[in-house]
This record gives sequence, structure tokens and C-alpha cells, in this order.
Amino acid sequence: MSAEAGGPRPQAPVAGPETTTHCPYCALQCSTELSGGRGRVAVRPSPDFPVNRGGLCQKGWTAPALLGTPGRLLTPLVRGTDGVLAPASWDAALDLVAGRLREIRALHGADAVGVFGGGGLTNEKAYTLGKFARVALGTGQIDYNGRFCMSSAAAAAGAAFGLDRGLPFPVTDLDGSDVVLLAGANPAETMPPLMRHLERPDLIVIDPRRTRTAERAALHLQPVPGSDLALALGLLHLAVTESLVDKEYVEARTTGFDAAWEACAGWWPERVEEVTGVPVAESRRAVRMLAGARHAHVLTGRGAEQHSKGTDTVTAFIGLALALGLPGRAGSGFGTLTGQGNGQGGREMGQKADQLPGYRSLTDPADRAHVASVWGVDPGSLPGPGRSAYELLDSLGTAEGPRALLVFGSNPVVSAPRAAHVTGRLAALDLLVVADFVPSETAALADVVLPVAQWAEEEGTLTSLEGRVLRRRAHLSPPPGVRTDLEVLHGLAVRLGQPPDRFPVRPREVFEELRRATAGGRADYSGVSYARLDAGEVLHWPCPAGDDDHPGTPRPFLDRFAHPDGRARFTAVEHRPPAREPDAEFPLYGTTGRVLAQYQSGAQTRRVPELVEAAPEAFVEIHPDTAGRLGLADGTFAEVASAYGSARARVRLTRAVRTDTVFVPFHFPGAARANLFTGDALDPRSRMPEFKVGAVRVTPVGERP
Ligand SMILES: Nc1nc2c(c(=O)[nH]1)N[C@H]1C(S)=C(S)[C@@H](COP(=O)(O)OP(=O)(O)OC[C@H]3O[C@@H](n4cnc5c(=O)[nH]c(N)nc54)[C@H](O)[C@@H]3O)O[C@H]1N2
Ligand SMILES: Nc1nc2c(c(=O)[nH]1)N[C@H]1C(S)=C(S)[C@@H](COP(=O)(O)OP(=O)(O)OC[C@H]3O[C@@H](n4cnc5c(=O)[nH]c(N)nc54)[C@H](O)[C@@H]3O)O[C@H]1N2
Ligand code: SF4
Ligand SMILES: [Mo]
Repeated sequence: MSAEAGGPRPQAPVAGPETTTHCPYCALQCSTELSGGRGRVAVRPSPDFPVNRGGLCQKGWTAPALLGTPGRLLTPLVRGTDGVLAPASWDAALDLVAGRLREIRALHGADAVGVFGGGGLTNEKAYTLGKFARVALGTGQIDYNGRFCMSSAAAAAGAAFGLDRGLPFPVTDLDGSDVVLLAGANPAETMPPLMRHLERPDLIVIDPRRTRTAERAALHLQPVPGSDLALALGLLHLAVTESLVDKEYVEARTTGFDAAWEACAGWWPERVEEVTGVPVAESRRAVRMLAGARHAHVLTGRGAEQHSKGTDTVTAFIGLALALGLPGRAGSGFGTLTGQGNGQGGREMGQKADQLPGYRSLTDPADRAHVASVWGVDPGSLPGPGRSAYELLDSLGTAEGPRALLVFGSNPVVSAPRAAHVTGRLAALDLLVVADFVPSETAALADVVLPVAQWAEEEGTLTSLEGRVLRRRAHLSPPPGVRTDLEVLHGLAVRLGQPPDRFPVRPREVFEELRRATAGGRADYSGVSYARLDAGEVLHWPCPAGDDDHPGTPRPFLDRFAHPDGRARFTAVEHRPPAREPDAEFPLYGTTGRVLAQYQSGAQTRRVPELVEAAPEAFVEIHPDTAGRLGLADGTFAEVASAYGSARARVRLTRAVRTDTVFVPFHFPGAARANLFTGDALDPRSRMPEFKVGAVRVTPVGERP
């Protein structure tokens, strides 16, 4: 029975004083206890969860504020002939959407409808969204914001290890490490409780800025943005020339070393210094620290990955880690720090353009047949792979691209690269539908806005950065008038002619189906169940079903890597410059990233008073020497312009950034959007945009923006 038909809500309010669940934001998925009724929800960290160990960051502490935020969407909105979004009933809104989708499909074909998902969606929602696109809409045009996040790391890890699990070991392994290298990650701001696991190890931080993380490092390498690939090749070169390679490991557990060495043989230390700006002595010290440690880890973050060569850069860091014998060895390892709440699960459940659930491939006949049988459809009816996130957004409203787009869990008007262009593409659509709980900048452009439930009002599972499957639990029921994403997808599917039981609204039922769909896949969840999770079992995927309960796989590579021969692959990669290097017109490097008190596009955190107070507006971080030359005073406004466009933000002078680089956080809307100056270069393999380096000019605009 669906809530649609007026039946009982599938998610009754939870009785009892406290509900154990997880923070709505990042992939660390800190465990929390919620108490109090609507309007009075209080949060405290669960004392015994090993990942956050009683800690939360400021975003986690203030998350309940979002549940009752004044602007919260409580009724569907439909844009009238006067151009204004006005309240409508659910029936009217869903009938309208389904009717328009049918028309557009009849006129232009199934691929004229696109879907854009998010890495914050629960596994159940991400799974259902992918199924909805392929089955109810019959479109191949689905991708998601994780393409902007984890795609380079995923492509590189998949190729090297045969499996992409962000951290192939529990976070608590870091406690026992001696040296941890962080390439382009700033966890002191982006995952503060993770720092509790980084107290013992000596940190090597690679970041063009002296971040809060870098301040805690034993060694901070401060390269030119976009030069990490040369740096990683140089570190591997040094490992070889200083005889620090773990030959036994390389021999026993890897292939391809000779070709990788050939590719980095030309990256002698002085040449690396010239390209990266990192002194030879510092590179040498970094390699010696890593090689001399009993246990060491190499971790990458978005700083190294969000480039047009992000996949090759991660591949080069994996090469360094393999040469030193770290991956798949007890107490050591290689990993990437997944970003969004369900950034790991969200990339396995089939909302990615080329994927089916369980990390299955849309182009593999056996994979298609397996998933089609679970879905009860003909494999031949499943579409092929679609466009990647930026390419999808770029094609909207053109002769070749979708005329309609459904957005679940992203705010691309702020977060997509080349945001002014993307905003124009969204505006060119015949139909834009946004499901959200707040009126995001993207929702403000929509023809139909559908108000959905939030984290503390829904059941589900998420898979954290360490590959552990976690239960999200409902503490409240959604406010009247609000539906869950699963109810929305069910309501649309039925209106598009699907049998009602093909799109269940109960997360538990979806999970049962998802277990079968992922069974035998690389990300196998078939042995996981709500019952096991609720009994407190700690389950990391792969966790296949069997006669006995499978214990899960916290460390998948201890005995062998996931390639058929069990070996990890070195791959030869070549350094290349970013899509645009600074020149006379745009003389500085522009880079972008995060601050502690804001999350992503800011759609959520810009509505939390404490967070707004802590981080009220965008800024341009610039070195005082550079600012002096350009006539920029602290606290005044500057324009940051590239060949693609320009943003305006307040000048913040700091010696923490290189003199040739400026940094702008991307959390803010309007004219302060960092993505107004980012470009459209994409990594050829992962299709990751180049968020982390561009050529810009910074000019004063005075006391006001
Ligand atoms: N507070 C907060 N926390 C978050 C999020 C948030 O929005 N706010 N988002 C979550 C998500 S989805 C993600 S993906 C993670 C991201 O987590 P991180 O990867 O830690 O975050 P970023 O700030 O994007 O980038 C990290 C660092 O890369 C540096 N950097 C810039 N260019 C380069 C370069 O060319 N090379 C190198 N080596 N470094 C460079 C920046 O100076 C920055 O300090 O955070 C998660 N946690
Ligand atoms: N310049 C620059 N741009 C970047 C980056 C960068 O470093 N620099 N980082 C990139 C990265 S790593 C990421 S992950 C992206 C993230 O950027 P976005 O994809 O824009 O992420 P959010 O701001 O989290 O947007 C999520 C939206 O969905 C809503 N939402 C949250 N949960 C749910 C849900 O369960 N259901 C529904 N229907 N809606 C929900 C939220 O209210 C919000 O409006 O930004 C990318 N953009
Ligand atoms: S670190 Fe991430 S999961 Fe933990 S409280 Fe902060 S935002 Fe939430
Ligand atoms: Mo991300």
C-alpha cells in the first residue's frame, strides 16, 4: 500500500527517547543520538562509535536546525503561466510531471528525459533512482554529482586494484600508522573528527595552501596547483633511485612496475622542483619518511583528484604506494577520502551513467541480464550508458540533449563547473523538476518543486568512507505535506504506467531487492540486512549471502587484489599541464574548495544560523605580497575572472597561500559563486571537471560587491 493511496505512512514516528543514527552531511558518517520531538530535536555524538569517538564537527552539532528551517519546503510548487511558483496538491504536481514527461518522450524519444542524482541519497534511493531512469523512463541519461567528487579516484582505484572501495580498511587503522601522506585533502576542516585518528602518525600534507591540516603536519609540501602528477612521479623516481622500493612486495603482489618506472625515469628531482615548486630536499624527506615507517598510508583528496588529469594523478600516487609495499598490507594502505554522506554507496547503486547496482556494468551482457531479471524486465529494454554529469548538464535543452531533467539531491546552479553556462542550460529545458527539502538555487529555477523528507525523518542505509554499511533511522515523521523520495518516485512510476509493486516505498523492501541486484557483483550487499545492522553487526562490503552469515570485508586486499590474477597494477602515466596555465591576461592560479562551517553548495548549511555566523560569505584568499601588487586591501571586494567568467568576493589576506595562487570556497550563491570562473575541461577517463586549477585575474572592485 502506498502513502499515495492514503494508506498508512510507511515510516511511523519512532517511539522511545533516543534514536541512534548518523550525521546528514559528510562520508565520515559520525554516529549520533537524537532526542526530543519536532522543534526540539537535540543531537549528541554516540559515545562508542569508533569513527567519531564521541566527536562531531560544528555542522553535525547544528544539523537539527535544518529540520525546522524557516524556508523548508512543505508543499509541492508548480510554476504558473505568470511565471511564479505556487503551491499545488501532490496529485496535481505529479500528474503534471508525468503528463509532461510522457509528452516529451513521445515527441523526442526516451533520452529526451534526464535524471541528476546525488551522493547524499541513501543506498535505497540511489538504487531506486537508477532503476526509475532505466525502467520507468527508459532513459540512459542519468548521472550524479559524485562524478564531480569521487570519479577520478574511483577510476584509478578500479584499474589498479580491480575494485574501488575508497578506504579499503577501517578508519581506525590510521591510529596505528606511523606516517600518513595526505595529497590534496584538508580533513581538519572537511572531516574534523578524522583528525582524532591522525594524532599519532607524522603527517605529510600536499596542498598549495597552509591549511589547518598542514599546520599539524610534520612536513608540508606546497606545490603549484595542478602539478601533483609530476610530484607523485618524482616521489616514485626518488623511491627507485634511493633503493627504497619494496622489491619483494612488488614481485609478489603487482604487475607493470617496469613500465611505470620508465614513465617516471625522466622525472629527476630537479625537474620536479622546477615544475611543482617543491624543493628537492622536501620531496626526498617525504619519500624517506614513508619508506622508513613500519606502517604508512597514502591518502588522496579532491585537491589531487579534481583535475583534467585527476585519474592519472591518483594512479601515480597508487604507484608510489605500491612501490613502497603499502596497499593490502596489514597496518598500511592506500585510500581516498570519500566526500558525501553516501559517496561510497551512491557510486555503486546504479545512478552513474554507465553503471548498474552492485558496481555492475551497463555494457556487460551478463550484468544487464542479472539486473534485468531482478527488475522483471527484458535486458534488451535497458538503455546503454549515458552522458557524464557535466556533459549531461551541458547538453540540456540542445537539439541532442534532454528537454526535461529531474534533480534529486544536487544543486548544480552553485556546484557545477562553469555555473553560468549550466544555469543557462537548465533554463533552456522544457521541464525542470527538483525534489528537495529546501528551496535551493536550482529549485528556484524549476517548473515543479517536490518537497521531500530529511535525514532524521527517514529510514535507510548509507555506506561510509570505509565501506561500512550504516543504518539511518527515523526519529520523527516527515511534516504533513512532505513525502519521501521513494514515495515521489513511486508516484511518478505508477503514473508512467509501471506496476505499483515494482517501485516499493518502504526502504526495507527496497533494500531486500537491492541485496538481490548486487548479489555476485563487485559491491555485493546480499549478506547485509537491516536485522543484522540493527543487531549492531559491523559490516563492510563485499558481504555476500551464504549459508553462514558473512562477516563482511573490512580489508578486502589483505590476501589478494580484486583482479583475476590477484595482483595490483602499476600503470605508466605522463604528467601534463592543466587545461589552462596562467598567462599575461590571467596570471594567477585559481583554486577552490571548502571551509569547515559550510557544506557543498551551501543549500543546507547557509540556513543554519550558527554556521552562517561562522562562515557568512565567500572570500578570496590571497597572499599579501600579491594583493599589494594588485592594489587589493583586506576586507574590500575583488573580482576573480577567468576565460570562462567571473565571481566577486571579499579579499582575505593570508600568508597561508602561495603567492601565485588564490583560493575561493564554492559554498556561496549568486555573484560569489566560485564556479563562475571554473572551466569545462574534463578528465578523459573519469570525466571529472577541473575544479582545482584555473588561470585567473584578480582585480579590485572596491568596498562593495
Ligand atoms: N566542511 C565541509 N566538509 C566537507 C564538505 C564540505 O562541503 N564542507 N564536503 C564533503 C565532500 S563531498 C568532499 S568531496 C570532501 C572534500 O574534502 P577535501 O578534499 O579535504 O576538500 P577540498 O577543500 O575540496 O580540497 C582539499 C584541499 O585541496 C587543496 N588543493 C587545491 N588545489 C590543489 C592542487 O592542485 N593540489 C593539491 N595537492 N591540493 C590542492 C585545497 O587548498 C584544499 O585545502 O569534504 C567533505 N566534507
Ligand atoms: N568549484 C568547486 N565546485 C565543486 C567542488 C569543488 O571542490 N569546487 N566540489 C564538488 C563536489 S566534491 C561535490 S560532492 C559537489 C556537491 O555539490 P551539490 O551536488 O550541489 O551538493 P549539495 O549542496 O549537497 O546539494 C544537495 C542538494 O540536495 C538536497 N538534498 C540533500 N539530501 C537529499 C535527499 O536525500 N533527497 C533529495 N531529494 N534532496 C536532498 C540538499 O538540500 C541540496 O539542495 O560539488 C562539486 N562542486
Ligand atoms: S565530520 Fe562529517 S559526519 Fe561528522 S559531524 Fe562533521 S559533517 Fe557530520
Ligand atoms: Mo564531494
